[in-house]
Amino acid sequence: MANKKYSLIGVPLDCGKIANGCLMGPDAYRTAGIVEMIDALGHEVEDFGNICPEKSFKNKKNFSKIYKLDENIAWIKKISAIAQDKVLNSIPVFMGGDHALSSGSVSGISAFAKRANRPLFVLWLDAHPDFHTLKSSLSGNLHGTPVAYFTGQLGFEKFPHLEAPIPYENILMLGLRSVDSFEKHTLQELSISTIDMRYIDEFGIKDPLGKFLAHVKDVNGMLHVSLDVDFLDPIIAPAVGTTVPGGATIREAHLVMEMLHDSDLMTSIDLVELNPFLDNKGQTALVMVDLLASALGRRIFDKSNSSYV
Ligand SMILES: [Mn+2]
Repeated sequence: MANKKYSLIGVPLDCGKIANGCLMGPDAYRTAGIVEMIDALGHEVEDFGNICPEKSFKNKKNFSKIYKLDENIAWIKKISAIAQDKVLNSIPVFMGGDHALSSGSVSGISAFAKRANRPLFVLWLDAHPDFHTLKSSLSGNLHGTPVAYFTGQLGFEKFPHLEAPIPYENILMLGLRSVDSFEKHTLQELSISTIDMRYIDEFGIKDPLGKFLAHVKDVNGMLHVSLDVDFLDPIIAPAVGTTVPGGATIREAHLVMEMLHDSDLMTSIDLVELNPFLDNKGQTALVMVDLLASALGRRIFDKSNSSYV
């Protein structure tokens, strides 16, 4: 497969929830060798450093039910603008930062896709559907809201105007195992594909993901991948504030990434929720970089070399 150009964008966004630490994510990926890995696979890579909102929000106290709304809005604007710029001639890799960053990355890429007259699909790899609205959120934490925002739910009037909402049918969620009752009731009424851990236990990932990717290809779609650390089981990826036992195994996660590479469809990706403060000697950062390597073409063998398969 042809070599590609990847743009690394550090997004030290840490205001989508109260617990701090995701601001260190981009530098943990750099320390874990993300640039060297992409380079070693023969791709072009440029690290654009860390971005920040236009206005400083340092030491701003929060007085409303929604945690740091203004700061989140400023980030979303900035991320969306960068996304639209970088996706023009590269595959942006958004190194988070918490999952609130996806409100910016997905809305930016979807605005670009609309102008390019191509449908945008989203593969959501997460323990949670992140489908809360500002009204339904009990915690007030905006990292639980990006999918509701970028699908155009009501209640995001204060957020930047959404140029191109993602249609429900264009979303596949994989790995769900922590779904609040509001989200459960809402998602059951919608045509978002939700593959939970029970389904993965019984039938595996290959079939639904394969069908999804085949469809994206059929309609010449763009594909944004959003990988939350908590998609993985906390035993292999402990550095996340929202651990939920029973997540994807290391091989299930690599299979997803290897299938993404084989499909040659991924046009942008988020790596989110890594909190290096909670990590065990860089274990989670290294796992995330390894997973990205599989999505970018690292493989064990190029073909099966056995008389028995
Ligand atoms: Mn998430």
